[in-house]
Amino acid sequence: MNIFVLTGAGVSAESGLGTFRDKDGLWSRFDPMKLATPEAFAHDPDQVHAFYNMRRQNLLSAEPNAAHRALARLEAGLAERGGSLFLCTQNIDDLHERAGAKRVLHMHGELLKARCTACGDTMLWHEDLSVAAPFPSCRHSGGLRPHVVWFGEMPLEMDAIYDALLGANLFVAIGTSGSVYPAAGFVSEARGHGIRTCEINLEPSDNARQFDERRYGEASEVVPVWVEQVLSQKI
Ligand code: BJW
Repeated sequence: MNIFVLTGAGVSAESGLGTFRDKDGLWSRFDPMKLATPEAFAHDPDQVHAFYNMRRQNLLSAEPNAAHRALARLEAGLAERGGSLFLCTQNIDDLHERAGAKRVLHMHGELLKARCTACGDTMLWHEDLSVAAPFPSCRHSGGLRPHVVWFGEMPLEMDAIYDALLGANLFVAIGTSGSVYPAAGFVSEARGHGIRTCEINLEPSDNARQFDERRYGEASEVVPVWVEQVLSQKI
Protein backbone atom coordinates (compact mmCIF):
# COMPACT_ATOMS: atom_id res chain seq x y z
CA MET A 1 0.00 0.00 0.00
CA ASN A 2 1.24 3.52 -0.79
CA ILE A 3 0.04 6.06 1.75
CA PHE A 4 0.30 9.84 1.46
CA VAL A 5 0.17 11.53 4.88
CA LEU A 6 -0.20 15.30 5.21
CA THR A 7 0.52 16.63 8.69
CA GLY A 8 -0.23 20.03 10.20
CA ALA A 9 0.36 21.88 13.45
CA GLY A 10 -1.99 19.55 15.40
CA VAL A 11 0.53 16.69 15.19
CA SER A 12 3.07 18.81 17.09
CA ALA A 13 0.60 20.44 19.51
CA GLU A 14 1.26 17.90 22.26
CA SER A 15 5.00 18.55 21.88
CA GLY A 16 4.31 22.08 23.08
CA LEU A 17 4.50 23.85 19.72
CA GLY A 18 1.43 26.01 19.24
CA THR A 19 -1.10 25.56 16.49
CA PHE A 20 -2.19 28.58 14.45
CA ARG A 21 -5.96 28.79 14.41
CA ASP A 22 -7.07 27.15 17.66
CA LYS A 23 -8.47 29.39 20.40
CA ASP A 24 -5.02 30.04 21.93
CA GLY A 25 -3.18 29.54 18.64
CA LEU A 26 -0.35 31.70 17.32
CA TRP A 27 -2.64 33.71 15.04
CA SER A 28 -4.82 34.68 18.04
CA ARG A 29 -1.77 36.42 19.56
CA PHE A 30 0.17 37.49 16.47
CA ASP A 31 -1.02 39.02 13.20
CA PRO A 32 0.02 36.74 10.32
CA MET A 33 -0.08 39.66 7.88
CA LYS A 34 2.61 41.42 9.98
CA LEU A 35 4.79 38.30 10.40
CA ALA A 36 4.25 35.72 7.69
CA THR A 37 4.29 37.59 4.38
CA PRO A 38 7.19 38.79 2.19
CA GLU A 39 5.77 42.32 2.51
CA ALA A 40 5.98 42.14 6.32
CA PHE A 41 9.60 41.01 6.10
CA ALA A 42 10.46 43.86 3.70
CA HIS A 43 8.70 46.38 5.97
CA ASP A 44 10.01 45.23 9.37
CA PRO A 45 12.57 42.40 9.20
CA ASP A 46 13.52 42.79 12.89
CA GLN A 47 9.94 42.04 13.97
CA VAL A 48 9.72 39.00 11.70
CA HIS A 49 13.11 37.71 12.87
CA ALA A 50 12.03 38.11 16.52
CA PHE A 51 8.90 35.99 15.89
CA TYR A 52 10.86 33.16 14.24
CA ASN A 53 13.74 33.42 16.75
CA MET A 54 11.23 32.82 19.54
CA ARG A 55 9.73 29.83 17.72
CA ARG A 56 13.20 28.41 16.89
CA GLN A 57 14.13 28.49 20.58
CA ASN A 58 10.84 26.74 21.49
CA LEU A 59 11.50 24.09 18.87
CA LEU A 60 15.02 23.39 20.14
CA SER A 61 13.59 22.44 23.54
CA ALA A 62 10.61 20.43 22.18
CA GLU A 63 10.50 16.65 21.79
CA PRO A 64 8.61 14.45 19.30
CA ASN A 65 5.45 12.82 20.65
CA ALA A 66 3.79 9.44 20.14
CA ALA A 67 2.16 10.55 16.87
CA HIS A 68 5.53 11.46 15.28
CA ARG A 69 6.98 8.14 16.47
CA ALA A 70 4.02 6.15 15.12
CA LEU A 71 4.43 7.76 11.67
CA ALA A 72 8.12 6.80 11.67
CA ARG A 73 7.04 3.19 12.47
CA LEU A 74 4.55 3.37 9.62
CA GLU A 75 7.28 4.44 7.17
CA ALA A 76 9.51 1.52 8.17
CA GLY A 77 6.63 -0.97 8.36
CA LEU A 78 5.22 -0.12 4.93
CA ALA A 79 8.71 -0.35 3.37
CA GLU A 80 9.14 -3.87 4.88
CA ARG A 81 5.84 -4.84 3.25
CA GLY A 82 6.79 -3.48 -0.20
CA GLY A 83 4.72 -0.31 0.18
CA SER A 84 5.66 3.28 0.94
CA LEU A 85 4.81 6.31 3.02
CA PHE A 86 5.07 9.79 1.53
CA LEU A 87 5.19 12.08 4.56
CA CYS A 88 4.41 15.65 3.57
CA THR A 89 4.26 18.18 6.38
CA GLN A 90 3.13 21.78 6.51
CA ASN A 91 5.11 22.06 9.74
CA ILE A 92 8.43 23.84 9.83
CA ASP A 93 9.59 21.86 12.88
CA ASP A 94 11.91 18.82 12.62
CA LEU A 95 9.98 16.54 14.99
CA HIS A 96 9.15 13.91 12.33
CA GLU A 97 12.86 13.53 11.57
CA ARG A 98 13.80 13.44 15.26
CA ALA A 99 11.20 10.67 15.76
CA GLY A 100 13.00 8.60 13.11
CA ALA A 101 11.21 9.39 9.83
CA LYS A 102 13.71 9.03 6.98
CA ARG A 103 11.99 11.04 4.27
CA VAL A 104 9.94 14.14 5.07
CA LEU A 105 8.85 16.79 2.58
CA HIS A 106 8.49 20.19 4.26
CA MET A 107 6.18 22.04 1.89
CA HIS A 108 6.23 25.23 4.05
CA GLY A 109 9.98 25.12 4.72
CA GLU A 110 12.11 24.44 7.77
CA LEU A 111 12.63 26.63 10.81
CA LEU A 112 16.13 25.28 11.46
CA LYS A 113 17.35 26.53 8.08
CA ALA A 114 18.18 30.05 6.90
CA ARG A 115 18.07 31.21 3.29
CA CYS A 116 20.11 33.95 1.70
CA THR A 117 17.94 36.16 -0.50
CA ALA A 118 21.07 37.16 -2.47
CA CYS A 119 22.42 33.74 -3.52
CA GLY A 120 19.33 31.59 -2.76
CA ASP A 121 21.31 28.97 -0.82
CA THR A 122 20.04 27.50 2.43
CA MET A 123 21.96 26.20 5.42
CA LEU A 124 21.22 24.72 8.83
CA TRP A 125 20.72 27.52 11.33
CA HIS A 126 20.05 26.99 15.05
CA GLU A 127 20.99 30.46 16.31
CA ASP A 128 18.93 33.65 16.32
CA LEU A 129 18.76 35.34 12.93
CA SER A 130 19.22 39.08 12.49
CA VAL A 131 19.29 41.60 9.69
CA ALA A 132 23.04 42.06 10.20
CA ALA A 133 24.04 38.40 10.04
CA PRO A 134 26.24 37.61 7.00
CA PHE A 135 25.58 34.38 5.10
CA PRO A 136 28.73 32.24 5.48
CA SER A 137 28.94 30.96 1.88
CA CYS A 138 28.50 34.22 -0.08
CA ARG A 139 29.29 36.71 2.74
CA HIS A 140 26.26 38.82 1.72
CA SER A 141 24.91 40.73 4.75
CA GLY A 142 21.35 41.76 5.39
CA GLY A 143 19.63 39.18 3.20
CA LEU A 144 19.14 36.27 5.58
CA ARG A 145 15.60 35.09 6.14
CA PRO A 146 14.00 32.05 7.73
CA HIS A 147 13.61 29.24 5.16
CA VAL A 148 9.81 29.22 5.48
CA VAL A 149 6.95 29.75 3.04
CA TRP A 150 4.90 32.84 3.75
CA PHE A 151 1.45 33.76 2.43
CA GLY A 152 1.66 34.61 -1.25
CA GLU A 153 4.79 32.48 -1.77
CA MET A 154 4.83 29.20 -3.64
CA PRO A 155 5.05 26.13 -1.36
CA LEU A 156 8.07 23.90 -2.02
CA GLU A 157 8.32 20.86 -4.31
CA MET A 158 4.72 20.92 -5.51
CA ASP A 159 5.45 18.70 -8.53
CA ALA A 160 6.87 15.94 -6.31
CA ILE A 161 3.90 16.33 -3.96
CA TYR A 162 1.24 15.95 -6.67
CA ASP A 163 3.11 12.99 -8.22
CA ALA A 164 3.16 11.20 -4.85
CA LEU A 165 -0.45 12.13 -4.06
CA LEU A 166 -1.77 10.75 -7.33
CA GLY A 167 0.31 7.57 -6.91
CA ALA A 168 -1.15 6.84 -3.46
CA ASN A 169 -3.90 4.36 -2.49
CA LEU A 170 -4.79 6.33 0.63
CA PHE A 171 -4.56 10.04 1.56
CA VAL A 172 -4.54 10.86 5.28
CA ALA A 173 -4.60 14.39 6.74
CA ILE A 174 -3.47 14.63 10.38
CA GLY A 175 -3.77 17.68 12.64
CA THR A 176 -4.55 20.30 10.05
CA SER A 177 -7.49 22.71 9.91
CA GLY A 178 -7.72 22.46 6.12
CA SER A 179 -7.79 26.23 5.77
CA VAL A 180 -4.54 26.98 3.94
CA TYR A 181 -4.15 26.25 0.23
CA PRO A 182 -2.79 24.45 -1.68
CA ALA A 183 -2.57 21.77 1.08
CA ALA A 184 -6.29 22.22 1.86
CA GLY A 185 -7.06 21.15 -1.73
CA PHE A 186 -5.25 17.80 -1.55
CA VAL A 187 -8.33 15.96 -0.27
CA SER A 188 -10.48 17.00 -3.24
CA GLU A 189 -7.62 16.24 -5.63
CA ALA A 190 -7.29 12.75 -4.11
CA ARG A 191 -11.04 12.13 -4.21
CA GLY A 192 -11.20 13.28 -7.81
CA HIS A 193 -8.71 10.53 -8.65
CA GLY A 194 -10.60 7.82 -6.75
CA ILE A 195 -8.13 7.73 -3.85
CA ARG A 196 -9.54 6.86 -0.42
CA THR A 197 -9.25 9.66 2.14
CA CYS A 198 -9.06 9.79 5.94
CA GLU A 199 -8.91 12.67 8.42
CA ILE A 200 -7.35 12.40 11.89
CA ASN A 201 -7.82 15.55 13.94
CA LEU A 202 -8.89 16.82 17.33
CA GLU A 203 -12.19 17.93 15.83
CA PRO A 204 -13.76 18.09 12.36
CA SER A 205 -11.68 20.34 10.10
CA ASP A 206 -13.01 22.82 7.54
CA ASN A 207 -12.88 19.99 4.96
CA ALA A 208 -14.22 17.19 7.15
CA ARG A 209 -17.14 16.31 4.91
CA GLN A 210 -14.83 15.57 2.01
CA PHE A 211 -13.14 12.64 3.82
CA ASP A 212 -14.33 9.04 3.47
CA GLU A 213 -13.21 8.22 7.01
CA ARG A 214 -12.80 10.46 10.09
CA ARG A 215 -11.11 9.77 13.42
CA TYR A 216 -11.16 12.37 16.18
CA GLY A 217 -9.07 12.80 19.31
CA GLU A 218 -5.53 13.75 20.37
CA ALA A 219 -2.99 12.83 17.68
CA SER A 220 -0.77 11.08 20.24
CA GLU A 221 -3.61 8.63 20.93
CA VAL A 222 -5.40 8.27 17.61
CA VAL A 223 -2.39 8.07 15.26
CA PRO A 224 -0.63 5.12 17.00
CA VAL A 225 -3.89 3.11 16.97
CA TRP A 226 -4.45 3.85 13.29
CA VAL A 227 -0.82 2.95 12.42
CA GLU A 228 -1.06 -0.40 14.23
CA GLN A 229 -4.28 -1.17 12.34
CA VAL A 230 -2.65 -0.35 8.99
CA LEU A 231 0.42 -2.45 9.74
CA SER A 232 -1.65 -5.39 10.94
CA GLN A 233 -3.66 -5.03 7.72
CA LYS A 234 -6.94 -4.32 9.44
CA ILE A 235 -7.31 -1.36 7.08
C1 BJW B 1 -5.00 18.62 16.92
C2 BJW B 1 -4.43 18.64 18.18
C3 BJW B 1 -4.04 17.43 18.68
C4 BJW B 1 -4.92 20.64 17.72
N1 BJW B 1 -4.21 16.32 17.96
N2 BJW B 1 -5.17 17.52 16.22
C5 BJW B 1 -6.77 29.09 -3.08
C6 BJW B 1 -5.82 28.37 -3.78
C7 BJW B 1 -4.45 28.62 -3.61
C8 BJW B 1 -4.02 29.60 -2.71
C9 BJW B 1 -4.97 30.32 -2.02
C10 BJW B 1 -6.31 30.06 -2.20
N3 BJW B 1 -7.00 30.89 -1.39
C11 BJW B 1 -6.10 31.64 -0.70
C12 BJW B 1 -4.85 31.32 -1.07
C13 BJW B 1 -3.61 31.95 -0.53
C14 BJW B 1 -3.06 31.39 0.75
C15 BJW B 1 -4.15 30.77 1.60
O1 BJW B 1 -4.40 29.57 1.59
N4 BJW B 1 -4.83 31.58 2.40
C16 BJW B 1 -5.89 31.04 3.27
C17 BJW B 1 -5.71 31.62 4.66
C18 BJW B 1 -7.21 31.26 2.62
N5 BJW B 1 -2.04 30.42 0.45
C19 BJW B 1 -0.79 30.80 0.20
O2 BJW B 1 -0.47 31.96 0.15
C20 BJW B 1 0.21 29.70 -0.06
N6 BJW B 1 0.85 29.93 -1.31
C21 BJW B 1 0.23 29.77 -2.47
O3 BJW B 1 -0.93 29.45 -2.55
O4 BJW B 1 1.02 29.99 -3.54
C22 BJW B 1 0.42 30.00 -4.83
C23 BJW B 1 0.85 31.24 -5.54
C24 BJW B 1 1.89 32.02 -5.07
C25 BJW B 1 2.27 33.15 -5.77
C26 BJW B 1 1.59 33.50 -6.89
C27 BJW B 1 0.55 32.72 -7.35
C28 BJW B 1 0.18 31.57 -6.67
C29 BJW B 1 1.31 29.73 1.00
C30 BJW B 1 0.80 29.38 2.34
C31 BJW B 1 1.92 29.51 3.36
C32 BJW B 1 1.39 29.23 4.77
N7 BJW B 1 2.34 29.64 5.69
C33 BJW B 1 2.12 29.34 7.11
C34 BJW B 1 3.27 29.95 7.90
C35 BJW B 1 4.55 29.15 7.57
C36 BJW B 1 5.67 29.41 8.46
C37 BJW B 1 5.31 29.38 9.92
O5 BJW B 1 5.08 28.29 10.51
O6 BJW B 1 5.29 30.46 10.50
O7 BJW B 1 2.07 27.92 7.30
S1 BJW B 1 0.53 29.90 7.73
C38 BJW B 1 0.27 28.50 8.79
O8 BJW B 1 -0.90 27.76 8.32
C39 BJW B 1 1.49 27.57 8.58
C40 BJW B 1 0.81 26.23 8.53
O9 BJW B 1 1.66 25.28 7.89
C41 BJW B 1 -0.46 26.50 7.80
C42 BJW B 1 -1.54 25.46 8.02
O10 BJW B 1 -1.94 25.43 9.36
P1 BJW B 1 -2.32 24.06 10.06
O11 BJW B 1 -1.12 23.20 10.15
O12 BJW B 1 -3.51 23.48 9.42
O13 BJW B 1 -2.62 24.56 11.57
P2 BJW B 1 -4.00 25.11 12.18
O14 BJW B 1 -3.69 25.79 13.43
O15 BJW B 1 -4.79 25.87 11.17
O16 BJW B 1 -4.83 23.76 12.48
C43 BJW B 1 -4.40 22.85 13.47
C44 BJW B 1 -5.41 21.72 13.57
O17 BJW B 1 -4.92 20.76 14.49
C45 BJW B 1 -6.81 22.15 14.07
O18 BJW B 1 -7.81 21.64 13.22
C46 BJW B 1 -6.91 21.53 15.46
O19 BJW B 1 -8.22 21.08 15.78
C47 BJW B 1 -5.97 20.37 15.34
N8 BJW B 1 -5.35 19.98 16.61
N9 BJW B 1 -4.43 20.00 18.62
C48 BJW B 1 -4.81 16.44 16.74
N10 BJW B 1 -3.47 17.37 19.92
